[in-house]
Amino acid sequence: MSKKVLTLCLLHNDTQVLLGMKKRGFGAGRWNGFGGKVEAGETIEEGARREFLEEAGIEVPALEKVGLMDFEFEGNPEILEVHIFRAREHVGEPMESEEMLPKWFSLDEIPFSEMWPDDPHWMPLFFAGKKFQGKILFGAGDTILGMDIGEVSELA
Ligand code: 8OG
Repeated sequence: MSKKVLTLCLLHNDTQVLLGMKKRGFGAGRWNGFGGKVEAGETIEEGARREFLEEAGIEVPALEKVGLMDFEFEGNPEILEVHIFRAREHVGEPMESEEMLPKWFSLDEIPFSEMWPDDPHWMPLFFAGKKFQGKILFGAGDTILGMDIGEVSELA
């Protein structure tokens, strides 16, 4: 088993969240937060900020780390360790990039049917202001075979 460290950042206010339609690569065709691989020489949080700027053209100066999820795909020895951040402030206007088309969604109209199938299981914790940690096992067609997600007081 090896681990790949990724970031995912959701920018929101009291009524809306900024999501991006992933235009290519892993997760294409789904709405998601912004993020990606952490590069050598940067901290995980720096990676999260860099990806937000690259994918949506905006700066997110203050990030709060709120979640840690491990995603395993049956038959694949690489586990994706995704560090999830909350941003409530941004500088600049969201812009389409090669990878993402950003759009604001009302918090009561999050398009879960066009998102990763695990998202409805942890996003409610996220938007309730909780910290959470968990694991998901995906099978063929990204169906969920196993899941263990819970609120934590401190992230590991
Ligand atoms: O660099 P790349 O675009 O491949 O990074 C993948 C992005 O997708 C990264 O931000 C982490 C995120 N991601 C997963 N799995 C899941 C998931 O199950 N749900 C959500 N919401 N995001 C995910 O890699």
